Amino acid sequence: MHIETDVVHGGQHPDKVTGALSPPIYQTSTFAFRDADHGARLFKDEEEGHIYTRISNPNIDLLASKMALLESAEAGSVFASGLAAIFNTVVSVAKSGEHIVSDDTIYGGTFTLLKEIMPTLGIEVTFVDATDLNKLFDTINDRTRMLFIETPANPTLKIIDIGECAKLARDKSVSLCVDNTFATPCLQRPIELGADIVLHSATKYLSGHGDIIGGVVVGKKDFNKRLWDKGKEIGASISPFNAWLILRGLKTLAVRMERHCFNAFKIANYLAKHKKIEQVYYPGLSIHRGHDLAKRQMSAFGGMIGFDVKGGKEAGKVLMNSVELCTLAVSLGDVDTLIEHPASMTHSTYNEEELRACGIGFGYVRLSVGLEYADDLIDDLEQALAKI
Ligand code: LCS
Repeated sequence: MHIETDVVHGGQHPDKVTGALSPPIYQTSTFAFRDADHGARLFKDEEEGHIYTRISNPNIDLLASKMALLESAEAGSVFASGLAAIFNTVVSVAKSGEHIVSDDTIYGGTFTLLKEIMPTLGIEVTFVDATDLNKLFDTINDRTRMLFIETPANPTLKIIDIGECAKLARDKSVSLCVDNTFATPCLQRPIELGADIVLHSATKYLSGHGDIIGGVVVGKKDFNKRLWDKGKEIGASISPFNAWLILRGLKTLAVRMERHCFNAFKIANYLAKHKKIEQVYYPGLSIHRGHDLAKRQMSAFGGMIGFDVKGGKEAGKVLMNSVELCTLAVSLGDVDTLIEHPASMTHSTYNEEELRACGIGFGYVRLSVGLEYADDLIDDLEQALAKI
């Protein structure tokens, strides 16, 4: 089936007991055993069934298998947040004394997790520009277990060649993990391009309505078993209701992504011609460095735009304080259009040198284009830009 059909029907069937088309919410912490032997068999993995929601739950399992299907993976696990998904992934592939390599341009929270927290567990992390394949090759050593990339990257919209990274990772016997949050499986399926692990902040496009925090990881069955054997003990489980909300969001993912892409393309073109804008970063524009690669590995260019305002940080501040329809807030992939300043907000965990190294300027503004009417958003940006 095509992904537009899979997001609606994939893995889902009417409820066996009641016929309910929408899955019932299993809002329970525990599950009753038929008798003492039944409980003991479940604990020994001799029989399938649910014990306790931190370990498994029907809503969470359905979401995990649906995400595996959408990403062309064998299996998946769901977590309480995107960062919990990333933490559990790293500690499932690497242990103390081992090493991972990450692209240098990633969400600021992920950057802190890798730079500050992982070394306290003895896991060393090296950051490198993964578009430079020679440098990437030289950074991987005998202790390296994983290469981690985001593409398109938060917040610069840098595009990294997933196929080339996958080849390199295979040659060096390390896993390639792609954070596919910005693209979603509707626009890009990294496993089909050779990646081993794909993860998401489900807080964003997957749920789509800005009302939950969640994370998803998919990959091979044996990796997924190792991942969840740890995850359930670490206690990173999502609530059944939040899993249900992500499942509900997924039903409209394909149509939402179409509109996000349509609006973003129109707004990026408007901004690119505006005299108060220095430069626009949108993979759908032919001037974007990663445009040709994005055309090859994505089916459309997504809903995220970055731009440098002429006049730097102060001009950007006037713009952000003047918008009326767009909301000044972090997060992304929401129905509402959100505007923010990465250097002082989502990426304030980067120091000045690190910001410079990955090209996040002080005048750089990030726009997560929502589902409003594009011209209404353009009118709002126009009146705000007029105040600079
Ligand atoms: N991966 C990416 C690409 C993200 O953008 C984020 C959060 C995460 C992982 C972490 O997911 P969470 O734990 O928040 O569910 N990005 C955010 C952002 O750009 N603004 O606010 C959060």
